Amino acid sequence: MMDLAQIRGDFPVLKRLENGKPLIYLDSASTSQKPHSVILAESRFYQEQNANVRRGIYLLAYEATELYEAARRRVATFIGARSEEVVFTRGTTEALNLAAWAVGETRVSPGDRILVTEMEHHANLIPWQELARRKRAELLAIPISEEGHLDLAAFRKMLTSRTKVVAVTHVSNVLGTVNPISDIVEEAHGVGAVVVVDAAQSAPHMSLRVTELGCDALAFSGHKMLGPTGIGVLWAKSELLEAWPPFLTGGEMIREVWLDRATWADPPAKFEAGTPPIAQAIGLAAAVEYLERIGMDVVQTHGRELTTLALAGLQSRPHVEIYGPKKAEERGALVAFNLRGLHPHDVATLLDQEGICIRAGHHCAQPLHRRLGLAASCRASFHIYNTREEVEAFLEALDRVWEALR
Ligand code: 7TS
Repeated sequence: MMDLAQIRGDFPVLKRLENGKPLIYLDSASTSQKPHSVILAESRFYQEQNANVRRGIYLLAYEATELYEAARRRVATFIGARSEEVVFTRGTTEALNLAAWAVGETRVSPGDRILVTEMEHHANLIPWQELARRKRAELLAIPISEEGHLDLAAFRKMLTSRTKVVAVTHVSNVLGTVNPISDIVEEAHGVGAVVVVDAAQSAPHMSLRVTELGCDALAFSGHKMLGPTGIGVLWAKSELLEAWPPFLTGGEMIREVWLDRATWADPPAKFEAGTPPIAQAIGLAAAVEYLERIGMDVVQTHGRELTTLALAGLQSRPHVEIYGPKKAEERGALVAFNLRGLHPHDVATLLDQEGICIRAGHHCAQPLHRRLGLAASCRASFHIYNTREEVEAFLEALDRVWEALR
């Protein structure tokens, strides 16, 4: 059993009052709050060890490098990977840009096929659009069903010997859908395509084992999983990292440099040009430690309980339209919805006046909203520090919004 009061006590921002009422933060899918241990790990690094990594001869720099590499090992263990396969990036967006660039340079020729899905966040769509444009390849989106599941029969029909890559989100940031990655991988590998997974919404909430998923590359952000902003991860299989050309070039990613050419360092350094986000990596390691202490199974169960409660509450209100799977077991810890005839921004603004933070907009998934026939939606999302009482307060506040605006 987890002690929710104790957990909440670990998150300083939750002590904030909005108009005398406690803050209710239901936007963790945008960015999660940070526990004290993460904030402390970052500031302690600046106070006690700050030096650049991989270059200093002195003890301070050695310690900084050790902490940075220990962070990499910790993150690798968290996803069941080897640390030389973990590249630190600024976040999911940069990681996916790197993957799309490198896949393009090594595998995609004119006329080849790139598959994405209708539910991708722009971060896992636009890099592939740009790749398709650059290489004159064909970009196709796997369609979704009315309930927000991927149409796997349609996916199978899209696979040909020219399909070189399938880029898919693990958990949709709008529908909440958990996609069957290992099934997708099996089919994709059948035609020799690589699979790149956007784990931005799954890494914060469930135990990830890259070997079980079977994918070839996977990206996530620190800031959605209790860690700092400015740090993310691209995991990829060693043989890919060996074959891929560097994405950014400059210091620290080289082996030897002449005026007219250079050779590359081994991965992951090959993909970490310049001074990396050192304090942020150390903060991310503290976030991983925090999540592991609670246990990812407990984190997932808690998210599911709150999602079940929110889904039931929203479903019982006839003026609420919900997007995505009806069952919490088929979802990540979030629910997107609309109140009939009301603009999501108005709903979110009135909730904000009660100190309740939800997201309203297209959530960086415009093609998905267009597919759903919507301009925008509201989204409530949860993490380990949210309570049942907060979900109930949100549902009651939503009734007041409906009475005020209907
Ligand atoms: N992929 C998914 C599925 C996401 O949800 C997000 C961020 C990203 C990629 C990009 O992550 P970043 O850390 O590089 O920005 N999603 C959201 C969201 O749903 N609301 O705000 C950010």
